[in-house]
Amino acid sequence: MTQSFNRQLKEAAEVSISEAEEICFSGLLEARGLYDAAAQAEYLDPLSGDFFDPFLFKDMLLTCEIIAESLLNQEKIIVYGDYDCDGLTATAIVVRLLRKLNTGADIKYLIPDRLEDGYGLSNKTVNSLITEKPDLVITVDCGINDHQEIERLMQAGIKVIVTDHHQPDNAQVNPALTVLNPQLADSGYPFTGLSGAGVAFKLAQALVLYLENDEIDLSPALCLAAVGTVADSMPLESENRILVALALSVFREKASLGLRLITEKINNSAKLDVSFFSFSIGPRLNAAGRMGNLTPAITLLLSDKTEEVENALAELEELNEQRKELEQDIFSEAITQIEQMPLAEKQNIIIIADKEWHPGIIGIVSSRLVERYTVPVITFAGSEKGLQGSARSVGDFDILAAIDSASEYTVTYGGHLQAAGVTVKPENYSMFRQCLLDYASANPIKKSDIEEFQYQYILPHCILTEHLAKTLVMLEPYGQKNDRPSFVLENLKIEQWRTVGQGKHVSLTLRLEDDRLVSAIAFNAQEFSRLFRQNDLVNLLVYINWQEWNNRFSMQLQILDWVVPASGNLIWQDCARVENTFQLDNQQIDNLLNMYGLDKKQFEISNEQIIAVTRYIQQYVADLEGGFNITLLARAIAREMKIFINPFILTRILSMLEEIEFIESDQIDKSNRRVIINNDSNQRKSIQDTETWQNLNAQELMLNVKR
Ligand SMILES: [Mn+2]
Repeated sequence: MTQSFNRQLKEAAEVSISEAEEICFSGLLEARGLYDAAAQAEYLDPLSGDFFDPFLFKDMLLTCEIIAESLLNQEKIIVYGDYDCDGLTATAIVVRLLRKLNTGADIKYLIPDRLEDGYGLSNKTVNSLITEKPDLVITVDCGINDHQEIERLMQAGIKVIVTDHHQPDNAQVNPALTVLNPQLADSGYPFTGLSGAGVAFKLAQALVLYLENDEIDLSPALCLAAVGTVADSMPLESENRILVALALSVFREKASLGLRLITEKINNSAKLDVSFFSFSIGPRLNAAGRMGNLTPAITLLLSDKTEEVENALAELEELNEQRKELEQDIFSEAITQIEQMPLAEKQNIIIIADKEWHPGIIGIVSSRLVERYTVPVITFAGSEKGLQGSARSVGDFDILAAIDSASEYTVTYGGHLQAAGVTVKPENYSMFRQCLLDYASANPIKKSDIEEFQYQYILPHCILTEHLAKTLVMLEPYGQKNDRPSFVLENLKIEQWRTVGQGKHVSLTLRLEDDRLVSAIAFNAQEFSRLFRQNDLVNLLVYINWQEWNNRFSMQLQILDWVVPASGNLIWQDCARVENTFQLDNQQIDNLLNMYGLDKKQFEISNEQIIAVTRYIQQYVADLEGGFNITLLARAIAREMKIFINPFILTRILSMLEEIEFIESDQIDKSNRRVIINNDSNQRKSIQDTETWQNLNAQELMLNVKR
């Protein structure tokens, strides 16, 4: 599909640049499921789009009647929310609106404690609700499957309204008076992708209409809903796209005081985009729940008093710092555990545990480990109920089905294909783990889902123009189901480069085939100077940025990945595939030679090569700690040490150096590794005692290697 598209694009570019650009852009739209002109036009102008009528929810009218009556009678209302960013913003939307309506009703909220109560209604939180004696409880972002708890509240004479967006367990009807959930088969609502805050926003829209109140500005609610939508990773399509685009356009002026202050503090100059919600606001609000202190988060969202909000913000900042520290500690400990595991216990799925780890942090740690190792990960921490785990998947691997296969060893579990939570008793942990390792080795992930580089649009150089960069801006806001497009550019020549940001990043000038120059930035590219020289040709995976600087716009490539253009044989072109074949064939070389018609000499390893790699590592170890691409490193060593070497040979030598404990090394992803020199080890084996040497020697691949 992509291949034929790339061919079409290349052919069009030879005839007409503007036509090729059009093909490229409509290809991006079609990849988003937008085929006809009307749908495309609507998509490209989300600010002019319309929200769906909130009364399409079949329970909305009755919900408004119940709430309006409760307000009129000055009853006590408790909004029951959730501790994550979506739940907190949903709570704030409803509480703020009901308080604004200012009818003298008593508006309170209750949010369960992440660590003590867990998600949703529970026996304990129902008890506290009953003690509070409210007349009405409105749940937000939870409640859809808490039938027994809702039953208890109703029996205590409390009216209950459920607003939620989680998947209903359809076996039973929720006993609440009304239920607003777009996921219900008969909800009446045309769009299922709303977040909890999104549903709360629809309720706010409806209530204002129902009460015929035209004084209340819903912009602050809109901004809260946008933050919840993005933080909860909801698809940025249909109504969510309109909601987020609108919120971004008014955020600095119209968001609630806390959100405005947080924005001023963190981002006062750059254009606001979705990543600000997901990487700046989201983690700060979530830190409160994770660290078990929700007060500053909810104060930030509810209060309109500057001093209160400023204090809350400072406290959140502090909690977020603590969260980061804890996360870093757990993350490094996790890596140490993983590095000590035999390959069989980490090549298809990684399952790690430490009862000292903080249960509020393990979800983020799992996500980071998935990013690093590209296999599904379950991280367990200690909790009152036993070992509490947080699972994250990758590709098409169904993590819930995997846990299902070991359900006999679990206490509770739930979630979906990509992410799940699970609790096991400590005495069952090793059985659970073995069961999942077996499941994962029987159902390995399809690596092709992860190796995206090969499946991107290859952009002909002539259509890389400022016009294209400007056009791409129309696809924003980017997010779930609306990924930022990345492109492959082949055979760019490195014209000039310099390091920026205290040597951490590299700013480059690249020459296109038609001799035009284009600027590019590579973040965290310390290894650059070792791997590239001026005039080198590179293939890049890039974002095309259209960015503002001092009121001037310009195009800049943001480099996501690089490789050397395919040259020589398969060992260079596709070392991941060669490695895979070698691994799958129990490290036998014969198949590789037959299948790919390669010469055995290409795989022979000499003493000189081992010495060259060792010297290179000693000299440039600082560059290698941050990670490197194996192909690029092989080329750099060949150039620097003036020796024949390729990625296959380099990989084998690294294995041997690791086995004699000269280095420690780990795989970051399919083609990137990290290496550090092992300073602790004093009793080193000789190279010839390593498994790798013996295996290769048995296949007559080791040339004259001396002790
Ligand atoms: Mn949610």
